[in-house]
Amino acid sequence: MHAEITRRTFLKGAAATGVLAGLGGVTASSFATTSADSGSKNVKQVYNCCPRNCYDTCSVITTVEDGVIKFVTGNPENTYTNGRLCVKGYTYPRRVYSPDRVKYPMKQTAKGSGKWEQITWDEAFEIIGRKIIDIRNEYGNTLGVCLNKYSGNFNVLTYGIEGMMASFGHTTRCQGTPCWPAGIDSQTFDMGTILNSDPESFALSKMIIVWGANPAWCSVHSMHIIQKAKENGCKVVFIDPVMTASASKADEFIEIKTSTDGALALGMCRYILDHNLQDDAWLEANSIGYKDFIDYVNKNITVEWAAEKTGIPAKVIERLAHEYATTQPAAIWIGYGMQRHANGGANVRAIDALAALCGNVGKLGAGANYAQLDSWGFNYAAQVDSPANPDNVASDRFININNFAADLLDINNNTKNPPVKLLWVACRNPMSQDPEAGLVEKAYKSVELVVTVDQFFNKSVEMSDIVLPACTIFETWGLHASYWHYWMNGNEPAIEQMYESKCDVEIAMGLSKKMNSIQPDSCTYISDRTMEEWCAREMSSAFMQKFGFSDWKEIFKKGTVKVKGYDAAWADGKFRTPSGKYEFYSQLAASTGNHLLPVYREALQNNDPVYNIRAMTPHWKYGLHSQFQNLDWMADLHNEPFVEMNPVLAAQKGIQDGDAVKVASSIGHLVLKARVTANVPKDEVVIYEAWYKDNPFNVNYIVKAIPADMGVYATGKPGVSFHDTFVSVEKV
Ligand SMILES: Nc1nc2c(c(=O)[nH]1)N[C@H]1C(S)=C(S)[C@@H](COP(=O)(O)OP(=O)(O)OC[C@H]3O[C@@H](n4cnc5c(=O)[nH]c(N)nc54)[C@H](O)[C@@H]3O)O[C@H]1N2
Ligand SMILES: Nc1nc2c(c(=O)[nH]1)N[C@H]1C(S)=C(S)[C@@H](COP(=O)(O)OP(=O)(O)OC[C@H]3O[C@@H](n4cnc5c(=O)[nH]c(N)nc54)[C@H](O)[C@@H]3O)O[C@H]1N2
Ligand SMILES: [Mo]
Repeated sequence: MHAEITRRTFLKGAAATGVLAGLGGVTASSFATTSADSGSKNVKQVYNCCPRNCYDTCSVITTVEDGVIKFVTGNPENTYTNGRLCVKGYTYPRRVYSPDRVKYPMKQTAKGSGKWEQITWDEAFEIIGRKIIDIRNEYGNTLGVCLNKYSGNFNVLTYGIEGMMASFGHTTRCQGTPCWPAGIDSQTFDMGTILNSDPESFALSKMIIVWGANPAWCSVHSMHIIQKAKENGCKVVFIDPVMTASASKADEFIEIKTSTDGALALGMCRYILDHNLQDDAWLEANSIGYKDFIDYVNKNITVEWAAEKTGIPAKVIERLAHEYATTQPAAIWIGYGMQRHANGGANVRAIDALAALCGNVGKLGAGANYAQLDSWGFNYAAQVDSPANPDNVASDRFININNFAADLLDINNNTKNPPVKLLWVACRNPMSQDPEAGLVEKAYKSVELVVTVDQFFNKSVEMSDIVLPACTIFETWGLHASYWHYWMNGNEPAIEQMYESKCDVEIAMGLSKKMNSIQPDSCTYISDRTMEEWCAREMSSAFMQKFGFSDWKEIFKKGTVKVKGYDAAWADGKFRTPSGKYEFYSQLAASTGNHLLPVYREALQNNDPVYNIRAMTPHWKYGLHSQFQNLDWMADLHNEPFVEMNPVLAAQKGIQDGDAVKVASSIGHLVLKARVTANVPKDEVVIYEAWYKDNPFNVNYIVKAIPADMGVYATGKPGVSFHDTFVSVEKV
């Protein structure tokens, strides 16, 4: 399939030279090629990168014919992407050419009115720039400008927005992350930071436990590695309340009661201690506090107790513990899904402790693998290169990204000075992705000017005053790292920018220019760098050296490079904790109000007589949050949200497959089609979060903003318990 792909530039006739020349800057990086059937067409292939918030962060090869993207595929040079994309990735050409794209800057007469009017970039910058300057003149600072930005595009250059904000003054910032903070704190307390082994080394494992992750949907390329391990004789176990598509490929699926994973891990520890299967030598050499932990387990935990809590038979817990402690090497993959609970952080610490008790950390094919940020050594130039603009306050004002609406309303309703008068939303769809969507709508309405930079007219854009068109990755430059594997991908333009779209850093530069023309020195953000210059500024020599190259252009020539040395995380035994050891006993944890030890914390108790069925709202296979499922190509595959429920629950409620069902929580309700399946627990329902075009469905109308137990230490704010919402279910 990739026979035509070549590292060298294959020029057939003069036209191809034109294509290459047209790219400007580091043109040699595009490897042009023509094939027999392309006649006189200009065909070239370009390296792009899927920039979504996904484990896989795939290196993409884009085939462009006469300036039009024909198809995309995975880069075979990247052994994680492995020459393939996921179902979402393959729809990129449609995303680029979708008629639904935001094409021009537009202004809406009233939020939610749908009455949009096209304006020029100059007009848009004028309205926004004047508003910012007015706010600054009134208050002496720009805290009245709020930024909500997260994960729609993880290109490091999008940090230009943060940089531009600092360049006109202090602002109100959303702090924290909805993804993974509870687990980050856990691993920071235990090991000093998050650091997983190169997932490609799982192929060498003899046992893999995937604990609360669903890679068949959420990290498709990891399934290939798991399959490889299986072929090498590895036993694969999935632990999840739901029999997921991933679990269906396992050697063993263990159905656990939701939010009780800590009890299972600790029950396994008790069995291991009873049978003297712990790794005493490793514990003595590499950890502190293990005697206290062992004491805690022996005094408080039994396998029977764990069986009672988790709903897993004691015999199964014992067998799993025995296999885990006696199989070398054994890897655990701790998913983000399982930490979206009020006790999620405590559960991750218990699993970490299980791995450490068996000395299963720092060895090839082993580990308690959660995530990593070690390969993200960019300069963050787009954010920090411009000088900050001083004003009459000392710092930004931080609100919780996971409680955004309530925090913003708290400021604006209580006339806390200064109110938020301008909200800038980029790479973010709070109306769809935040819990308590009803409240988010109120928060939007409390702001005088909401500006959203996006590609589609989604729910957040609908509630904005101005929308600015963001280009896709195929129309700009980018640098991308993963929080899971160790590849870095370069992204260069495959086509010209469509319509009037721009990328975020270009928008930052444009606004800066405009502000300074209205009022000199009102914004210090650099406004005259080319995209190539921004890319060059992102990588220091030391950083490039880690990846084995020395000139910034190399990453665009190769498309993808990997940093070496992470096959087995923590192999050097140098944990980044205060003691330098694995800390069963963590003063840092205690300093944040958590227990010193990885003890069991009870799941959120629900005693509500009406809303007493747990609703989980995990991630969807045909969408990445609010992206992709809205495309017509995807709608052809699937186009209707649904609620999954077990036949037992369905029978209790008199519901049959296909019935319309009302799912209500204390804050809102949804009407959905029932999908009756034994794959979900008997006493829970599962609804996947996604944005469908022309459909009012939004699962977050019923999801409550309940904080997780951890996240504050490493990310500033706690995580959010997306799976701790309780609902009632009835046939309509
Ligand atoms: N109920 C429930 N809710 C959840 C979750 C859950 O499990 N259950 N999961 C949570 C998690 S883990 C996450 S990470 C969040 C994700 O929340 P978000 O980060 O808001 O997620 P996305 O929908 O991926 O992206 C937001 C927007 O970015 C836009 N975008 C794409 N590219 C660009 C660009 O180049 N520039 C700009 N300016 N915009 C761009 C997209 O079109 C999209 O509208 O959702 C959370 N919400
Ligand atoms: N297709 C697709 N891929 C994605 C995303 C997407 O939206 N769609 N989102 C991306 C992002 S931002 C993220 S954060 C990751 C998330 O990646 P994952 O962590 O794999 O995904 P989730 O859907 O959040 O949850 C995974 C599993 O956790 C299970 N789970 C929930 N509660 C518990 C529990 O208490 N115990 C156990 N053992 N399991 C539990 C759920 O049933 C689910 O099967 O995926 C990324 N990849
Ligand atoms: Mo996420």
